[in-house]
Amino acid sequence: MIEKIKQKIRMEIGKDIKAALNREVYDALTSILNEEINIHWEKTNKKYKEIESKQVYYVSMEFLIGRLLENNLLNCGLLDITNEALIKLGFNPEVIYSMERDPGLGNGGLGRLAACFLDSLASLQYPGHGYGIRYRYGLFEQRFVHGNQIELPDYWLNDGYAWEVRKAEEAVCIHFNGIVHMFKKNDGNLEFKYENTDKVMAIPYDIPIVGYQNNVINTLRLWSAEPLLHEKNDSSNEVNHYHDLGHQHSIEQISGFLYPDDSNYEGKLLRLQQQYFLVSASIQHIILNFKRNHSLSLFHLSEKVVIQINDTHPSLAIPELMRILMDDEGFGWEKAWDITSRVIAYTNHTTLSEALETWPKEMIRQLLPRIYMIIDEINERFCKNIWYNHHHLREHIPKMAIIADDRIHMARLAIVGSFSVNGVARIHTEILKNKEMKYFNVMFPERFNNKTNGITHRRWLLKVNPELSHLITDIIGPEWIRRPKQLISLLKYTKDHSFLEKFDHVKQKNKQSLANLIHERTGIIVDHQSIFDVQIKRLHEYKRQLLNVFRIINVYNEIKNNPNLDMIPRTFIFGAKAAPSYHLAKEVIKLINKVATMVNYDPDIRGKIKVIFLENYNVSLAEKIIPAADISEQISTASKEASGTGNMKMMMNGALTVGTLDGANIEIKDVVGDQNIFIFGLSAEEVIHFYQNSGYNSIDIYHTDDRVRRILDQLHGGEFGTHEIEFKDIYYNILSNNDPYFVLKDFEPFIEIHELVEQAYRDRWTWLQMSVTNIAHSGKFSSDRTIQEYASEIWKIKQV
Ligand code: 26W
Repeated sequence: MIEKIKQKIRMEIGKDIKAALNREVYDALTSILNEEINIHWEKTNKKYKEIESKQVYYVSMEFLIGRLLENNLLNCGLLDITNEALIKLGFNPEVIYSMERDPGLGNGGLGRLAACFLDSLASLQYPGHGYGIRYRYGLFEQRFVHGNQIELPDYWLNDGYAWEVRKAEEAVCIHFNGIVHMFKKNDGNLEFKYENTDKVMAIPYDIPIVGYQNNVINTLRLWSAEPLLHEKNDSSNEVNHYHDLGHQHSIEQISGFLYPDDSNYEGKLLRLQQQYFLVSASIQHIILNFKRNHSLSLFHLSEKVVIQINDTHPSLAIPELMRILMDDEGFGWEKAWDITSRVIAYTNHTTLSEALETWPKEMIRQLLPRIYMIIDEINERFCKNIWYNHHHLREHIPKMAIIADDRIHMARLAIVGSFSVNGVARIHTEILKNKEMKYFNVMFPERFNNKTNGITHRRWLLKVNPELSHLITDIIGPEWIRRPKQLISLLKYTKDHSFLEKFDHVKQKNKQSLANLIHERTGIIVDHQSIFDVQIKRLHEYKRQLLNVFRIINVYNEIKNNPNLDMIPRTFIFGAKAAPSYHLAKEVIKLINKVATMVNYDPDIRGKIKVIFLENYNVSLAEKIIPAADISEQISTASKEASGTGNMKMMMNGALTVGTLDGANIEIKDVVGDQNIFIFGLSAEEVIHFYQNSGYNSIDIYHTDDRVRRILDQLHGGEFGTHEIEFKDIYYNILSNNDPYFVLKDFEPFIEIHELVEQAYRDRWTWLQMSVTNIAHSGKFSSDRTIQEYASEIWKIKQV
């Protein structure tokens, strides 16, 4: 490797290695690795073609893949020798890997899940690929100015991106707008022709997805929007679009930026264009591939292809596939519907009503006239089917119709047009079946199923925590890397003090590294022996960062009252971006920052607590924080968090969960047992009951709990603000708007559970034993398990 690197630097930039810059070494390494990857990439594609295996396509508006160099070296089995080589050559491997931009092509959970799935598909040798959008600007970069979130554009392609391959020859054309003509053919069937459409080219950029030491390379294909080039000299065009820069710009806008909304739906035309652009390009390509690889009729599509749509964002795949089958391939409605609804499967990721997509029907009719006609007909036939064949559901047609109140309900379209509908954790699927989608479940009970989320243990343990990984391998052998359920063997060592000692040592080292990073970035010194209490996730009311802040303020007030308070020092660590238009979320960011300033610089506190809010939380930062966490805060209002995946990542690195009975926390509790997790607060049933029957009054708690009143009065009185009105929106949301996420209701239980946490931490062996027990059970939450379940229960695909 040493020689290879030296040679690359000499040949490509004419420099001696001693003079090479970090960035140049990074470039050399990616180039060396790409040569290796490309060989296996071609072989993998050839193999898939030869054996004519069934392929799964994961279609998603978001893929949060993280940096790839270190990950790809690991998966290629080259990480150790590369690290050694770099060190011998006088470079710091960590610095070299950090030269890579972290592509922020997703908002949070949904996008990161898609990336974990691709990693597991390739590592388990499944023929599975991703389709997404190559946004020129990813999720904004976050800065804090006077405690406020400021958003900067994320131009991640500035220095080029080493892992993508442009495939201009595989471009496809997408049509928007225009008019549809209908003809009657001789056989009596209808024929559709489109006229005056606006054409956009979708150019694919392929990224290799490297399987773990198995020579499998799958593909993530990201589409980029460009104007049609041949229009350049086409004199028959009345308008010469090529020279019309405005026109060019509006086309490039389609893959211009990622919408920064997480669980908040906005009916923006550009977003609809993005969705159709992704779907049309991907479906066209899937059909092209099918024809290239098989001599079968498209009637057999479902034997060779399955398309998983990641939430409803790509649900136009249903009418788009119908359109192509009918208008281009000549199938009649029934056959086209049969094919479509046997190929498409839908994953739901949220039940929050504000996140459910519905488009104004006029918008779709204008932008996608033929697609609108098809959705209209799907709706007609579906409603008629209920009316004639499901009498008991007749009265519910208004709640089930795909087109209702002049809007198109995308989740309903997705359920009706697919053969599988899955939730992402047990409780979430139950809520879908019994509440949110209950009438659909009555009509199509065989479609509904659960696939509890998972995370790739290769990135989230092996790569981010190499020392812990070595320790595990030393004691139970390397089997767990290929079969993460084997981590269960660690249970034998939960009372082995010499092992626990070593585990503790690794945790302390990781905490020290994070403390160094905190110092570099914020100038604040934190005690690496304090409890690292971590909440990292998007900022959202239902995730209740506010509950956490209220507790911090409460601890602060207690220390002010009693400066000799006996407590183990704590460092509260936050990472969170707020959607730019989410006012209350931004207020909470400001509040955390204000509380941090107050706490960190108050001499009375004497370092008992510190509050650290790290800027620009993203995959790379998560990789630094997670191995150092002692406590994982998973404190959503019960019933609101579909699954969560940060909970799994921290558990796998030995953090203990403080959580509500929500999402996958419940399944974590099931495996580790009540004594190895800290559960508190309202249950989902109680929350739902309160929403349905009221009976909750936040004001009552304000009047009865002195600590709560004190905190709210501090907010109202401007004690944390520079001027009076600063945090009143939070105040009024809690008291006048009756605390919609039950922050006050769960406050006391939250304080109490943290008293237990502190007690447990005081007993070092018990704590370490609990940590290791969590790691031992975390194998269940590897995305390998999740993907095996999708593969055998939904996709019916085989490992090659
Ligand atoms: C259209 C606006 C919009 C954008 C994104 C609506 C909804 C979304 C996503 C579905 C939000 C999301 O990321 N959901 C998260 O998905 C994770 C992976 O399944 C779960 O672990 C999280 O609990 C869920 O909030």
